[in-house]
Amino acid sequence: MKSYEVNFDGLVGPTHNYGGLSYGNVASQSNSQQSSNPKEAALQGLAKMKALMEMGFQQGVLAPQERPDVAALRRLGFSGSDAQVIERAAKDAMPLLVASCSASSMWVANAATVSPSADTADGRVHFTAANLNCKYHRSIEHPTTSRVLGAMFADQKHFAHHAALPAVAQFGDEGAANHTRFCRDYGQAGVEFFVFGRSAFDTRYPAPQKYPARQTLEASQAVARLHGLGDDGVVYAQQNPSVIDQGVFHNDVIAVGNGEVLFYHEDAFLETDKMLAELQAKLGKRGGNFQSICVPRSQVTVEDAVRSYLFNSQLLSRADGSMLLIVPEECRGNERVWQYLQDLTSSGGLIREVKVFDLKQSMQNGGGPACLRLRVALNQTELAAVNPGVIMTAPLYGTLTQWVDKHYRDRLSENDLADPQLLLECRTALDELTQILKLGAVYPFQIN
Ligand code: SUG
Repeated sequence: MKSYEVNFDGLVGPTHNYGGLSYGNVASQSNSQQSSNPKEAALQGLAKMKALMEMGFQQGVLAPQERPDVAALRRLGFSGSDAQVIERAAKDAMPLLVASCSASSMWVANAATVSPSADTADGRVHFTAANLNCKYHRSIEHPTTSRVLGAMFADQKHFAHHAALPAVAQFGDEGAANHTRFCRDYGQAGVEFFVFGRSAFDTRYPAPQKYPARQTLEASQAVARLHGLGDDGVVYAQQNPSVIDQGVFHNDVIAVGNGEVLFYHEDAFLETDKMLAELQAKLGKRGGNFQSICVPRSQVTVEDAVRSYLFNSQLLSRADGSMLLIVPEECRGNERVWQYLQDLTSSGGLIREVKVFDLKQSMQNGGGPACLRLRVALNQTELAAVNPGVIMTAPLYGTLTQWVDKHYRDRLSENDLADPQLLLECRTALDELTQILKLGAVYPFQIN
């Protein structure tokens, strides 16, 4: 049976703004307080989805979340009508209002970890929503993420959903941003590669000194257990703590893999040779031929990687067996990175083409092409069981661009977040969206 990697991209929500909320994420911190353009952000994301669909890739869409999150503000003690909750938060605790307005759920690589059916003990596709508990504004995402994923992948015969791990730092889980799957074919058993930033319980592992390591070894191990992955199909590796301290807050800022290929920076991991040997041996036992492409620091520095998001690219397999890299415009703006990419694609290796996308609105918060998508490998039967409302088509693209044009503002600054009208605009837009995507009631305002 034919199998696919389906990319579900996060649709940017109407409150997209630059809140400076993510310590350790250089772009988020350096663009704090700038005014944003939610309409442009959503259209940039939709343009990428459309382009991939037109290139023949399977493409889906993942809905944004209800923001401002009034229920989250109520849990922090703000009371009264919804408008009063917002007004009081704006007056007494602006940072909490900003956090409750973040459109950060657009970076769906952090929504969940997904294991395809060929890897799991019960032969179903498993999803674990990420607790994202390193940052308050992201820790409030997982309940709605679970409902949205449940509405997209509803058929329990094929899909199994796990709630987020316990919401404590020891089980800090950032989802697929630190998870890669290698395989010969999407439908065959593969090797799942979990990269962690620190161990919560074992002091032998080093930890970064400056910025937080968001993903723990213990969280990755728990997800592997929940998904029923066998030891033969799992490899763990530690991120180099010194790159976390240079702004590599997720492994997908310094490495990307697909099929049998890992594309990574020389400084990305600790004990790289041991890790590569284990990947090669385990994928070999599953009939695969593991290959790695190391980008040397002499050609591209870690700083170049963080600024250009070279590795936050989408590595896609084409029908002829070659690969295509989807990179953000910032890669073209960095001379060394652009030169590296020219050399790479002309070297006769596996990666033959680079396509550049303008995702500036998302990039300014530290979210590149790979952050914006959640990969789900599905066989034909499973793909047919996905809620058809979320599969991208030309008509759906048309409907969604019109929906964005109708409901989104083209400028948002911190003061605008306190406008009670924004809440009404967002709820009206999202209510319509759940009908467009045929999701049913998934948002707090629709349920309570
Ligand atoms: O968690 N930025 C996100 C970016 C996530 C990128 N995802 C991956 N690399 N997979 C984060 O740091 C910034 C929001 C703000 O500052 O307004 C933010 O949440």
